[in-house]
Amino acid sequence: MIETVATKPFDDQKPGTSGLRKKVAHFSQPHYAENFLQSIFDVAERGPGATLVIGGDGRYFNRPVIEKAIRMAAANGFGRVVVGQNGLLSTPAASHLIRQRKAAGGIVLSASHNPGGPDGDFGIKYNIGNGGPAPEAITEATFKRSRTLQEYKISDAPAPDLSVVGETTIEAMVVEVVDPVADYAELMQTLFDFGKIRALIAGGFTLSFDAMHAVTGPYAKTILEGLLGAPEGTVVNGVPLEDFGGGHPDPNAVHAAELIARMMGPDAPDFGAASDGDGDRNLIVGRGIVVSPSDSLAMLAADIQRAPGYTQGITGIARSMPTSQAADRVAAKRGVKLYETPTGWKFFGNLLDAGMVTICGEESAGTGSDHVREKDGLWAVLLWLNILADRKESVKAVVEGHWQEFGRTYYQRHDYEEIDSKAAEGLMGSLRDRLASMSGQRFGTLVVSEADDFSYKDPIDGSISTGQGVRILFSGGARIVFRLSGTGTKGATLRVYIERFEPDAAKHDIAPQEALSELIDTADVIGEITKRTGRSAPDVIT
Ligand code: VG1
Ligand code: CO
Repeated sequence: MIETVATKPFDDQKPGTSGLRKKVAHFSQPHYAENFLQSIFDVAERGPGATLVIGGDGRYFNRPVIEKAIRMAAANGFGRVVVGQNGLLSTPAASHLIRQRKAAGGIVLSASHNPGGPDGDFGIKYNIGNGGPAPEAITEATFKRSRTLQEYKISDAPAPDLSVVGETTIEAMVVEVVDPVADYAELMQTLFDFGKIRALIAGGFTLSFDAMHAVTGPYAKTILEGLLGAPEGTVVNGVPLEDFGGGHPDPNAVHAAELIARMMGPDAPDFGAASDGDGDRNLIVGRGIVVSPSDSLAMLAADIQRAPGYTQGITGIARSMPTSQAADRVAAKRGVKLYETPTGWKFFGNLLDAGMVTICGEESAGTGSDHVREKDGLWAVLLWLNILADRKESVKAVVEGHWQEFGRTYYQRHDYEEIDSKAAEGLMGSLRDRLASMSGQRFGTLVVSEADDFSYKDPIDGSISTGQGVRILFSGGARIVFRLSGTGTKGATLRVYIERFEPDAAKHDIAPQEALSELIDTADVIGEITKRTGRSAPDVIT
């Protein structure tokens, strides 16, 4: 029976950079998750012909919410729900399933790289029929709906057993539980030369993949250890746990320190990689060298035609604004267009749908292509392996070769986490107030050539997004960007992005901290970071 449950609206269900993220305790308030789901369903395409894909990263609280989402989808008139076995689907696998099944959309339960467990974070994200994150018009409509919602619909029948692959029904809706890995693994085999990568590994090339006890464990085991023949143990932390083993599933130098230490040690394998909570991020590490994510985007774009799925080359590249301009130099050399978008994968969807870009990326360890509409961690790993197998070179040689050809873009992101929200707003407000007078100002040897608050007009639908980050550009091409995170759940996180270009190959082996030292000092002067936040150093440098 379908029940209509009376509820009261919440005023804080505004999706951020990637869905709605809150502490588990916040999400477990009575009706909180139901209200948000109903708001999505009220905005979404639905009806007896509509399919909805549901899955999550396996974190704490996934299961009760997935069960509710299934019962609510049945009550809201969907014809079919496709759900990963045990509720698991990586974000890119969910994107692929939505596209493959021509679903109306999908619900991804994840707070991505944020920690999990009863004291951790939880999140819900809605993806549309192209497989990508809902664009701003839809997230805004969802938020608007959530503020007036008075009731939600739910079936009183229990959700089916999600551990069993197969079909059942609830109300008039079919629930299809699928193997979360199979279709994704098949897609990867259409894009990459598995034979060549298998031969590379059989020839003694060694690798280590850290799944961080998050969703990529089963994917990496099937693909790397199964299909590609890497020895058992190649995938570490490969069992998804509800609290990610107490870790922070963010593949960066701080949270993937174990992998990086292994890659810098005397017995380092040839290739190391890690992914995040929901499997859409990637960290690439060679023996003795960490590949900066912005560099990785440029390197993959430069060599992607070596993979069978991309032999025709690229139509264009898109990167988020704070991502380094390394990819711009590849686009220029290849004679294709480079699109600069606001932070968050939702801004790439239209460009990908229109065929204007083939590859996209973000400095936050996100890379992906037109094969799905999300960033894709294992895809990036496989593309790297395909390139290495084809070039028969080490990661280090590929990176250094790229710098030689295109120049090196020194880059760092400094995160100040859980700072006081008022202080953070004050810092950004002050920067915005000073923008008009910034041009021409001198800081040491640096002269400001331009300063603005980034806004973006989508070239396809004309929608405009403003206030996307303060950019300070210096003559010579160096850049400092300030913006506040839209994925945190406590206080505010200030992100400061710093870069400069170095064309001279004789100056390509400086430590980034040193190469950027004047800009780092200048960021504090211009941003008044220490003064306004009380912090003398960032919490995380990536
Ligand atoms: C961060 C990253 C952004 C990424 C987003 C979602 O957003 O900077 O590049 O798209 O997380 O990634 P923010 O607003 O905190 O800077 V994930 O893997 O958390 O879905
Ligand atoms: Co993620």
